[in-house]
Amino acid sequence: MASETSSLYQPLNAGSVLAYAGRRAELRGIFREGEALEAEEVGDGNLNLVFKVRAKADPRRTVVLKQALPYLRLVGEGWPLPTDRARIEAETLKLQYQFAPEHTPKVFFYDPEMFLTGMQNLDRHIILRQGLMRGIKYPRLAEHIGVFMARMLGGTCDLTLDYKTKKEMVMRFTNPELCKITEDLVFTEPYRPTPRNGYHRELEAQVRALQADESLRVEVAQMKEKFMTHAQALVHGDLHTGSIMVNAEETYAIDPEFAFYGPMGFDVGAVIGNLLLSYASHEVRTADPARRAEFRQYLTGTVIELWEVFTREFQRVVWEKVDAVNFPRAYQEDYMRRILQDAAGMGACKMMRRIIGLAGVADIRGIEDVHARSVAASLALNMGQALLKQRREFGTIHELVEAATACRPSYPWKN
Ligand code: SR1
Ligand code: MG
Repeated sequence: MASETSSLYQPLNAGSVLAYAGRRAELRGIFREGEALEAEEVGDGNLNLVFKVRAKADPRRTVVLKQALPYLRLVGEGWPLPTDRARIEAETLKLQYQFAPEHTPKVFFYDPEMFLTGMQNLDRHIILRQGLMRGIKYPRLAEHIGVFMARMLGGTCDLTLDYKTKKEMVMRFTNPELCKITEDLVFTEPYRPTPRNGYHRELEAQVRALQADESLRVEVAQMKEKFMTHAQALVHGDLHTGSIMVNAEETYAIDPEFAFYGPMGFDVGAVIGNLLLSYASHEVRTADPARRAEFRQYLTGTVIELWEVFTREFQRVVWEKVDAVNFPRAYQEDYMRRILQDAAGMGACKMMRRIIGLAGVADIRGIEDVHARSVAASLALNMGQALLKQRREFGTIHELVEAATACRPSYPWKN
């Protein structure tokens, strides 16, 4: 796969980004011509350069400039990546802004030569994963993310778009190389021995047992097939808790560079799976049993509420607008049940990949004590397996939560 960059493309750094930002006419509403700016590179993700640029005279006047590198930052130049993902991200953000402006950073411009997007800096917010690791509760999270997903997914599917627009959208948002990363890292590599997997030695016995379970691999293959073939809606494609920024009042979804036409359950499952990873991590992150139970209550309550909000908003933006002759009530209920079951299965795969695969998450891999980390990781693996295997039984979100919370760690593993 070639990574096509233009002759004008050059990766910026904390110095060169200042002149670049100063030149952009689209930022004139924020920065005055010729004024002194300062910048830092803050990208902590796996793929891109991210700069925060501020006016020296008034740091409240600030933007984020996000630039795609032609290779995977996590691994280096040996893993080339198409820079077209920056266009997909910018176009997705613009669409998401139309559907849910209160939950989407505003895009000021997209530069197709530099594969760079200038957007609103969410300076008063933190990454949700970091907040959850510290045990902070976000009371509006479920409402906001439920609404965001329902509007975005409901607004880009066949139920609401005319037949031609939908097909044009599928072409515009075809994102093969980033989908391949997901196919490999979420649905393939964790379930077989491969050098790219990244779990620690203490988990070896449990991971080997999981990989030896052929019935599990059948379920994973079904999820992978659905991911690859079910062009249901424009999904964010990477909606984990590191792609959500929060404070007590506001919630924003960021980083939709993995966006493509895929199954709605992939996004819903990403949020649920990552909240459940946090649940597993607090097995050891919160030592006091009463505080642990209280925070877990918040996490499972958030899972339940976000699904309820999602279905309520989906009712408003989709089902109230469709023709009831062709889409009778029973069909609508079955459609929602299928999203729930897809969310359980795909969220489960996303949980297991974060334990076994190449790109882990700080909730679990950031636990310093290796035995404590193994306990949390073991629990997360068991939750993932339970959700994946039991998903067809789930008719309500409560059943999904019950199946997850019934799990216990099996570390230390006994053969
Ligand atoms: C190799 S890229 C690893 C992961 O980072 C992104 O956030 C996606 O989750 C991807 O799978
Ligand atoms: Mg990302």
